[in-house]
Amino acid sequence: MSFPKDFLWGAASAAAQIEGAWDEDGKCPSIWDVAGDHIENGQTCHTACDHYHRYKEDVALMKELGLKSYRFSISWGRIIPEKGRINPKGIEFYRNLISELRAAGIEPLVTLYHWDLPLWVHEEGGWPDPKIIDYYLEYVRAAVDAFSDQVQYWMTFNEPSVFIMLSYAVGTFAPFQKDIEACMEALRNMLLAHGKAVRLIRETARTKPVIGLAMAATTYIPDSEDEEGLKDAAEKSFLSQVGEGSNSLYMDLIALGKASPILSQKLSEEDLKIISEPMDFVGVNVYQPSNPLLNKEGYDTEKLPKTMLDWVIDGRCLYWTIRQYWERYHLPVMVTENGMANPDEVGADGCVHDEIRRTFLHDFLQGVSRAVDEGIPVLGYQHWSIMDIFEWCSGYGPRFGLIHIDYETQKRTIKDSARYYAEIIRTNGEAL
Ligand code: GCO
Repeated sequence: MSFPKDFLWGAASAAAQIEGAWDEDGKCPSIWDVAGDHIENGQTCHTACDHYHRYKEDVALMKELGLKSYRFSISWGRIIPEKGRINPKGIEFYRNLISELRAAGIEPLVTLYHWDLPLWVHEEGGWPDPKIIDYYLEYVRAAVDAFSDQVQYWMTFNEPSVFIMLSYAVGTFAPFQKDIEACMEALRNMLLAHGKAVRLIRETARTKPVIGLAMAATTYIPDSEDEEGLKDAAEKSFLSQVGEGSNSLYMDLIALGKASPILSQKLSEEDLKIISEPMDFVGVNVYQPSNPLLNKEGYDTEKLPKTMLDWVIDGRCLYWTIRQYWERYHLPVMVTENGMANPDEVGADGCVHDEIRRTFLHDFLQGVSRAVDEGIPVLGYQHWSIMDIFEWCSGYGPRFGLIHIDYETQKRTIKDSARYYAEIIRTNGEAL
């Protein structure tokens, strides 16, 4: 087990899921702040973990766990709360957070877009309207100007396949639209915004940037590890109906400049060049394999443990994602999300005994270890999530955190799994 010395052991979050302070210090509402009845049990993200006010305490906990990195997102609407106006208070918050992280020896990994579209941009047409490309670039420019002296790692988007599909075609994520045409326009605009942002960051960052994005990776675990099995699995991961939607439709374009048939009509040669602006790494968000969807008979989910969201737990899928991404795209891989939801409670002894997450961490990190041992460049592992979060339309029920949040009192409790993870970090993987 030989993790590189500079391996980025970390954890992740997103602004709308933890910050709260939804209308404070000049921030404008996002599409998630006004999601209303779509959220379970009448909950909102307005206060969430109150991280906006408690970021110092939260960074101190990260330091206690020994994290080397922390992936978080910037709320666009804190930075640009209305067309053409930068909000100094929003900039100040993230500068403070970043300084706090740096002082704790924690590398900040910044996601520029994790789904909390400012309401004003939505009202101007949102992702389906091409005006958004300039609005997004204006925001990225402001963020890079303000933070690139202290930030090196940038991700343009979190899980584009998820927010484009669910927000504009399926209608289960804010802004809850069901319009295939609009969804295709949103997809095109997002891809162009990504490519242009990569170039903008590269050209304007004050510290040499390391640029990528975080993909919702769907992985098919090979039925057998012989040549045939490996080929079949890679195909299912990228080209099956499931794999195309989240993997190749985006990544083949972004990393290889290849448009799939549904997009080739919509994109010019010039567009393809813009979209495939070279990146430095690809982030993968990995939760469960796609085997149950693609091989119902051959993959027995009955025998496997499941999370409270009924997601199958099979640690092998992380190794296969890393390997399949590396073999197809030849970009260094960062695990940008991996974790599980569990109904964790603080016990009478004041602790959270989340044995299942400890096992989860062990099994999935074994996969990362195997990938590293085989020489695949893996930059780091960001556990999802640093603390319990607002899980979009599911509200606060599913607890993903390494740190438990009591939403009544905002008390933080480090879970047992986090102590185990801290030991893995301290020994650079030896404790696995
Ligand atoms: C995603 C998002 C996260 C979620 C997590 C659990 O991957 O959907 O990046 O915001 O909270 O994945 O569903």
